[in-house]
Amino acid sequence: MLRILHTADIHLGAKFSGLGNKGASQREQLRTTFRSLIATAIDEGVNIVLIAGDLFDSNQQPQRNIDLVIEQFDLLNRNNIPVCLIPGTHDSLDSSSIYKKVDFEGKCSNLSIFTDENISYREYPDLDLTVYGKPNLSNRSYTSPLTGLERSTPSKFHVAMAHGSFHIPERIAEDDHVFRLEEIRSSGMHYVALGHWHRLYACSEAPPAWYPGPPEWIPDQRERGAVLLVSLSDSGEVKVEPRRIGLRDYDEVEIDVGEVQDLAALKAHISEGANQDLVRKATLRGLRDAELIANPEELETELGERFFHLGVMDRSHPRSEEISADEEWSIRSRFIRLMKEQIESSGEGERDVAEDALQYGIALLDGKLDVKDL
Ligand SMILES: [Mn+2]
Repeated sequence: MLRILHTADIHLGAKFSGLGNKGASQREQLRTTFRSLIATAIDEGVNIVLIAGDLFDSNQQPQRNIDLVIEQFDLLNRNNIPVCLIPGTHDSLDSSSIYKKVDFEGKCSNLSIFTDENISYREYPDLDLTVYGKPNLSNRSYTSPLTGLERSTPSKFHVAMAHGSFHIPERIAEDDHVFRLEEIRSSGMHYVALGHWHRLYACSEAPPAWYPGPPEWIPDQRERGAVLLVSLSDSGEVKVEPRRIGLRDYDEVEIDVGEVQDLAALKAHISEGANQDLVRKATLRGLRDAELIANPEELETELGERFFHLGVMDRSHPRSEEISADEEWSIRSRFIRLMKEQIESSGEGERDVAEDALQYGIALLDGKLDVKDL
């Protein structure tokens, strides 16, 4: 039996500039969660730790983050746990790479950083394991990180690391280090440890290939990540257990202001389920009555104390009070006339829909609303 802790996208040093005075606190939390990730590896008695890219948020890091990584890898070393790491898209192996400036391997004898341009491998005879991987050389590439991957040793266990995008037609950019399901299936690996997507996601069952997501919340992350405890049995059976170790959570709420009675009700909607470790993005949509005046900044200030961070976005549109079709030949006036006819001729249930359609149509024609807001 072989046990692996697989993580990626830790993004040490991430800026959190959108968090205001909470930014420093979340930067510190990334360091704390990195420590608990290492503690989890030791407590669980895993045989190896795999970091599938983006350990760092950028190649420019304060000395304290470099010291932290060396200190924590050394802690693994004292517990006889090796670490494998590939440079990702944020800490890519370019000319200014942190992995060229700092001799991590020289300082941590249990660490292997994959720096060969093509797929290379490290053998761990004690574990009967071979680990494969290659670095991302830049932020963008048309080359699959799995190109050339095949079993290269007689080990019992074969595990690969890759940092890139799983191919989903029309959903991903072609230069985003894309790899395909066929490549995973034909790789001969027992497990593929992925990084790059900021969410927990399994893109293959045989062999299992997982994204763990960031262990701690980072900007632009919309779903909570985890670390993965991967067990490979002697018969080749693989079990993947996600373990949540991060502190901060994130969610999004959408509120249709057309269905909110007053400002107090709006505030109650935004605050529902609030807690001090939650980052929430609240979006206001729909048609707002004239008497409902909601200022996003004031809402953020007033309700923000109930959250770790609250962002309010107003995509609602004021319901027009007076609509006149006076400019005889304009598209706007023709639209208003046609919609008014439709409103008059529509039945009970359709009337509300037609009235909203009139309002949205005017807002679009007046350039006060974007199609994507609908
Ligand atoms: Mn990342």
